[in-house]
Amino acid sequence: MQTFYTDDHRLHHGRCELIDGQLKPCFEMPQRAYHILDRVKERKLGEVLEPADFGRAPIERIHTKAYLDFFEGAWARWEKQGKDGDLMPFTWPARTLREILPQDNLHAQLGYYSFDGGAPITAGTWHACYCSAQVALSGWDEVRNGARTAFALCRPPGHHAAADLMGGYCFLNNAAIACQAALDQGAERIAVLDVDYHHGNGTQSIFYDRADVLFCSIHGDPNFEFPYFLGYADETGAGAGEGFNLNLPLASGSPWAVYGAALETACKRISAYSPDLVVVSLGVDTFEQDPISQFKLKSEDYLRMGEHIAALGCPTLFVMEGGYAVAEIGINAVNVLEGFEG
Ligand code: Q9C
Ligand code: ZN
Repeated sequence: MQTFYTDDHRLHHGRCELIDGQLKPCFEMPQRAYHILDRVKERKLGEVLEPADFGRAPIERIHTKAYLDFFEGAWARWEKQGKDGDLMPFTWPARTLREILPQDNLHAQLGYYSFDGGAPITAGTWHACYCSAQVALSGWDEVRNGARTAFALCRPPGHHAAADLMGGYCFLNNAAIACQAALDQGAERIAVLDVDYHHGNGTQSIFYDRADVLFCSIHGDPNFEFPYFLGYADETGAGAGEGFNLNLPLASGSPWAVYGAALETACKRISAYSPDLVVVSLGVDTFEQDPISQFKLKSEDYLRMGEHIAALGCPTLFVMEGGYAVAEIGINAVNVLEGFEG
């Protein structure tokens, strides 16, 4: 299969995140994508291609124009204030406060457009995220042109980003942007299979009231895991989307035996939906050695994961999401793709 990739992701390089009361180097770092690319080449998965540029229009089909304008312009405003540290939010319109968008203040607007402090904006963040979305769109274009599958090596990841919210290392929802492009170009039903360790709250929220995208996610139970406030089993969709959202939260410490059973459940639901396209939000932070996660998958389990996905028999776009055991991220991600190819 072909891989879509651009080095421009390196322009997003946050310095630190707050974890356990300490500032630590960001887990979501450029080396993640370099390791995956190295493994794609080493295993001769297929050609590696630069993304095409489809412009801002397909991104605006998912994200609000106000959010995109804010995000695109935020760094220049910060720089104008003479600042050069990462731009990070620290006040949010939580209960008792008003959900208003203050007209001028950068930090107030940043709080309005984010749900956590885990998505720092640096000088190149907008450009890197724009390119990451183009990588996903290019992967879809490859499948649209008849390929059985493609790998969008996106970085930064996207599945926590909602229509007008950044958070959880995510700014633009690459998988959702690719889904909407596919729908706009003739697909009728798309299944998103989100195998990242964390619940894909952004993707769920974007498609929650719609029947044309079935969202299925297997993840650490939000009772104990980020993003805490979404991802429970009783979230089944709303309105026309009722029945088209499937959350399969799993306990801390879950091994492949448990994970594989949940994957079977998700795949059965997806088969019953008979989608034109499957978009896999491919996070490999389910790995036993992941530094911020609590599942126990082993490298060989990712081959099985790919085989299960292939058994759906649908055109499939893989969109890279999380995975923070940097040394093994390439092995695990490419194992899914090799398992898929059989
Ligand atoms: N800083 C993805 O895997 N972690 N995002 C919060 C305290 C947030 C993960 C821990 C994890 C976000 C794409
Ligand atoms: Zn994750």
